[in-house]
Amino acid sequence: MAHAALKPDRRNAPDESIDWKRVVRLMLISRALDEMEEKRLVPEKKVLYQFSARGHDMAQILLGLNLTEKHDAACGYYRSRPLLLALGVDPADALGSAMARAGGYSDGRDIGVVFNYPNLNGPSALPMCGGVGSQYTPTAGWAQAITYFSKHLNDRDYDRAIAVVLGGDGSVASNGFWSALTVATTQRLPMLFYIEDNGFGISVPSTFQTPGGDIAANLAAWKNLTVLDGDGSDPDEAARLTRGAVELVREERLPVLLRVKVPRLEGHSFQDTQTYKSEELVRSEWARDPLPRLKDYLVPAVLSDDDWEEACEAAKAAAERARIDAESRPVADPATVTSNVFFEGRMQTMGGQYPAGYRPPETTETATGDGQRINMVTAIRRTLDHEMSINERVVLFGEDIGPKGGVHAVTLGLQEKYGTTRVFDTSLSEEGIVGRAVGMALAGLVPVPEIQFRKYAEPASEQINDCGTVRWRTNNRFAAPLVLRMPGGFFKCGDPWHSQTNEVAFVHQPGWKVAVPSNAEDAVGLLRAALRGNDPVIFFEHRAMLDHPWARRPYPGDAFALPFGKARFIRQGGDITIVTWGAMVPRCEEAAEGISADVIDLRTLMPWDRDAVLSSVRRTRRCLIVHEDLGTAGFGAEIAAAVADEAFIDLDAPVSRLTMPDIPSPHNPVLLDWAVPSTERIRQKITALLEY
Ligand SMILES: Cc1ncc(C[n+]2csc(CCOP(=O)(O)OP(=O)(O)O)c2C)c(N)n1
Repeated sequence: MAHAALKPDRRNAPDESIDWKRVVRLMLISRALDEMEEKRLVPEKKVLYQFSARGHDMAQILLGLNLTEKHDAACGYYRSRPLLLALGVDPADALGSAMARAGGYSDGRDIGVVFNYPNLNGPSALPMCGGVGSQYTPTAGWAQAITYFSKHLNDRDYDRAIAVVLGGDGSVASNGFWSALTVATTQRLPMLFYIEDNGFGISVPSTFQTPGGDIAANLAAWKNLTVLDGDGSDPDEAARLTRGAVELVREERLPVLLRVKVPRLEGHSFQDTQTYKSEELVRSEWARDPLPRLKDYLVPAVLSDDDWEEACEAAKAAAERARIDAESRPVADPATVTSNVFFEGRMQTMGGQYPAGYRPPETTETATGDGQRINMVTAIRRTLDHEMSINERVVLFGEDIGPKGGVHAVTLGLQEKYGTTRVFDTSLSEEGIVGRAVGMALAGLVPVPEIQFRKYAEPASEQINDCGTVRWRTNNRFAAPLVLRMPGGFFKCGDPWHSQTNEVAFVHQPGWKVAVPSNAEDAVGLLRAALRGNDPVIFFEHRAMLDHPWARRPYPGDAFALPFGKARFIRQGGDITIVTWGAMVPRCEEAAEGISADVIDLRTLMPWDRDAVLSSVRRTRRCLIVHEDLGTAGFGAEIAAAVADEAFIDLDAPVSRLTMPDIPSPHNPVLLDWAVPSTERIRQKITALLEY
């Protein structure tokens, strides 16, 4: 619905409650930085990528100046530097980051136009990404966290906070946009969608992104959403709309979409010559340049001509000072570029529960339980239950995890116990589930999203990858520790959708720890460590083990936690080392019956226990790796390479692997049994290696 009160009516005198001189200063410094990059720094190859904000700048600055609450956050994209300047980012930091120098947003790691700004005492900029549309769902997560802190934890500092996401007209076609729109409007979150419509996504007209090219008109009937629309190059209208939109979200605690039409005065990026635009179009865009319009609007009402000229000179001088500062910064030491993939003891400024003072309770690696054996489902549920009971920041969500208790029954009864704020069903969008979790983690919660089956993590691939790299690419300014639970692997049968493991894909995503427990006790220990940790964790729950008699163990106690990267020896012996994990562990144990073998359950793949494997192989001189995942580039290949590299001269037989063939999981149990390593085939392989 359009909001009548915010419809432009007549041209007003400049609103005196706005600090127009500050708007002018920020606008001119933004222009001066753009110009300096275009004329000097890009041609001199000191800046490698440049996305001019000219045309988008004024409205962004007006928006930024409205973000005044301590827990406001905005997530933008590569054209969002004016907003950052309005939030208080030092121009030298902005330019230094564009020049990939040490310090700044990322210590020279991330593309310089991708910003982040952790601000503990005012509005923050959440870590932006290069992927168009990826900014939406984490911002929705921040908005949901605001609601959680304000309503559930009764933290009054959050009562008026809002989340703002910035995107171009091209981004409204992305999965992330629709996912976040659904999340924000179904959950009624305090979130502003700020759409900067310049008519093009690089060269593609906005009519390709939404029918008729008008996302505001197309969303007019969307429930729980106020839609505002106007000219972002007109100072009066842009000021009224940005303020009105922010106030509406603050007051009504409901989402608003504000679409501002702005001209893109330069090419998409410095390299783009805009040949796809007619000269007439380019001229008409320049006729909409907000800078002269701002001057017209403010001179003489607010500033004199001389004031304006002075401000121009001051902005040029400030940009020059920023350049000198930025150029004096060194390039980071290349030896440091492998740091901050994971938490290394130095605390991130923002994200996760640790910066807010959380310290984990004492734990033990000794299982204290002497009760009845419980299955893995119950063990996971009990661990989640206990951690929720002692930590108000832990929240669970996913598809069907509420009243139904999850399709695998892991969360059964938890919504009843903890309520719908802490345990809730989500819309059917894995990008929404994981992206929202990222935003919640950035805001300081401990999100535990569930993906119903491992394969269905694929729609969330971008969010998973971006989550893992947050700490590295912001050089420890931000982190997004969360625990992503997902069941997978075969059960009674297979099929291409519910049965793949493909755990190696997560090992290949920097920044994620990966747990693959085979039994109830390890599941408790690893899940507890994950929930109390400071890094994102993939927690893989093997479907075949969830209620497997072999996997049943006594609950090891509420203080039981296991370190990642420490394998468990299931059997010990001297003639062969068998390395495995997940559902293959009991099969390997059985296959090694009567043989003097080390059977090693890795328990975690990132990190994995190299020392345990290598020292065992050096003793037994033979190594067999067994896994359910496909052979080619499966994690066994990594282990085999490490053994070949580091224990070659100790080997009496080739390092060997037994895995699924490179096929999707077949449905018929007969076909499945043929494809997945069986006890019998493991046994044959062991015998062949022993006889080698
Ligand atoms: C997921 C993804 N696909 C493609 C790209 C390449 N790309 C970068 S910007 C862009 C156009 C985006 O246009 P729009 O959202 O309208 O923003 P504008 O650049 O016009 O401000 C494209 C296709 C990308 N970065 N991410």
